Amino acid sequence: MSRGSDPPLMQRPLSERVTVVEGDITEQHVDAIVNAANESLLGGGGVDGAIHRAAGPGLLAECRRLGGCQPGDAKITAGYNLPARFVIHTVGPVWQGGTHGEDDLLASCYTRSLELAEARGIRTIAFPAISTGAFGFPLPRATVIAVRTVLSFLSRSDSISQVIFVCHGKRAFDLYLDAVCELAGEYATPTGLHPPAPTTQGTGRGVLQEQVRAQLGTIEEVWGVRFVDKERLARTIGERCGDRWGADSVTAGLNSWVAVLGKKGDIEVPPGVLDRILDGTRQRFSHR
Ligand code: AR6
Repeated sequence: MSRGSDPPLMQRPLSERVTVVEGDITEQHVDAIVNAANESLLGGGGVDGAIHRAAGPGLLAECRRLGGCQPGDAKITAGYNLPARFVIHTVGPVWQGGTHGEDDLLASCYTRSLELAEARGIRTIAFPAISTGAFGFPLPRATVIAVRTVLSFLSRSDSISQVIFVCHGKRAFDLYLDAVCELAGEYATPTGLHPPAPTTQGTGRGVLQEQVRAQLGTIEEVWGVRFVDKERLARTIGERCGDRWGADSVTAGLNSWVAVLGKKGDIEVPPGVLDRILDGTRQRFSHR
């Protein structure tokens, strides 16, 4: 389909480049589907089993030649009998309670898959909810990481035109839809507020506060405001949020609050407003 007269991808709202569907990933007519594989890349149950069954034996033969794959990394093969031309195999983390780098590894699965897709000129790609089945990653937490990482990538690159999150079941579908609706706005401000891409380091309190300070700086720049209480804000958010994902959600909430406020110059965030945003974040993460 020609989109000749449409604005370039980078100027289109990110929400237009992301779709959530309920269904079977093996039936998706996209350039590439992503497989939630294991380190051997030699097949298994869940979505991996479904993909190998639908693709046929050629897929396993090619996978044997890949020499496995590390958690957080990805490798690409042809799609064989699938409607998709390629399969990108990624290995998600096994959930161990959340303190073994699972969040970063999961984010890396999405980023590495998209980087591979970009390198191959792939324009449309479908993801399952990596790690949320046999590997036990809590779905609400995985959903936020998946959506945030994909949006962050799309906001920095115009190579991919469409990402489809394929959800197995209504609960996953609702969670994904919520996350896309909530998070896409963060990246769709008029001048483009692009929170820093997830990194694989820096989970300490000081680093977290530094990241919050940088994000507050971006909000100031985008909206032409100055937080008179920036240090206190950064400290409070850093102290009360356990991790980067929680802190990101709070700064996203603050961004929306500033946007609605519609004021320029010095602004002070009333403690009640900050509390409300912090509580909202806790609620969102409390059903992990
Ligand atoms: N289409 C879309 N999503 C699906 C499909 C499908 N056909 N089938 C399952 N899901 P899982 P993991 C969802 O267990 O947690 C394998 O044995 C499912 O509801 O497939 O990363 C591998 O070989 C869940 O939300 O992957 C590994 O050993 C999500 O896909 C291990 O499981 C992921 O569930 C990987 O575990």
